[in-house]
Amino acid sequence: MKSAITICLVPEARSGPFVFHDGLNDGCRHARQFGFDAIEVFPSSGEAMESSGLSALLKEHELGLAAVGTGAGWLLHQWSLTSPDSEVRNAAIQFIRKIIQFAGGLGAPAILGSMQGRVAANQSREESLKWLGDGLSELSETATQCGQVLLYEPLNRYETNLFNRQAEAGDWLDQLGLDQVKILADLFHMNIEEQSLAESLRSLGGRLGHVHFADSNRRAIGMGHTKLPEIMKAIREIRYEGYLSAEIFPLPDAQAAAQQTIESFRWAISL
Ligand code: LER
Ligand code: MN
Repeated sequence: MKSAITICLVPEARSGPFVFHDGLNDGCRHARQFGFDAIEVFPSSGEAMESSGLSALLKEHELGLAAVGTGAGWLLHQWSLTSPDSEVRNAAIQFIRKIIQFAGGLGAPAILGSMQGRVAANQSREESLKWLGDGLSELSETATQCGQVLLYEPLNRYETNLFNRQAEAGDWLDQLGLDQVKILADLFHMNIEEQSLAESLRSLGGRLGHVHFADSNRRAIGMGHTKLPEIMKAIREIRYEGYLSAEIFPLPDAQAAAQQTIESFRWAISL
């Protein structure tokens, strides 16, 4: 397993659950200093990343790119894959596709989190799921062309009403035969929704593609009441080898959150 830490490049997401907010240079330097294997980036768009010099920074700091988030498409434009407006759904697809292609060029997958949207008022769940499935199917083809999977993240009930639990999302992807879509399990969302974090991770098996390594209060693991040993046991049983990536609040400050995370990560992989 590998460690990763988040860098947010979107000023409008300054209060969001990301550790570093002062640009790629600063974020990469700190990630390396604290001993992380990789970074996870939250950019304003795929286009904005093209001239970012990220590839050279990763080389300079000997870091990997764990994943790239797409949530700015929702935050800045309110685009989603389940909007009742087909033009908005198309804009969402184009936005996500660009990020998949950028991330794929650097060997990383893209994340579909808030851009999944929700079942809108006066809209049937069936139709919303059809739009979500169509979007995932189209975008996972792009991901496959880039040699990547696409990460789909169930969110807690305050952020979506599509899928809140891991197993339900995994079963639905199985039914649709979307094998190139892997699940991103965010331990913070899971703490709100799951009966057992360990059991729900176990139920995902090979469908687990990425982990957001966050404690119950969305602080660094070790600063809340999540029980890491049983989670690590489950993750090992399903032979997960991917990233544990800290998508957390920079509390009490970014340095302390990063330090606590890397210590927790080292403990986690020793369990
Ligand atoms: C995205 O990874 C996520 O977890 C969402 O809660 C974003 O708000
Ligand atoms: Mn997350």
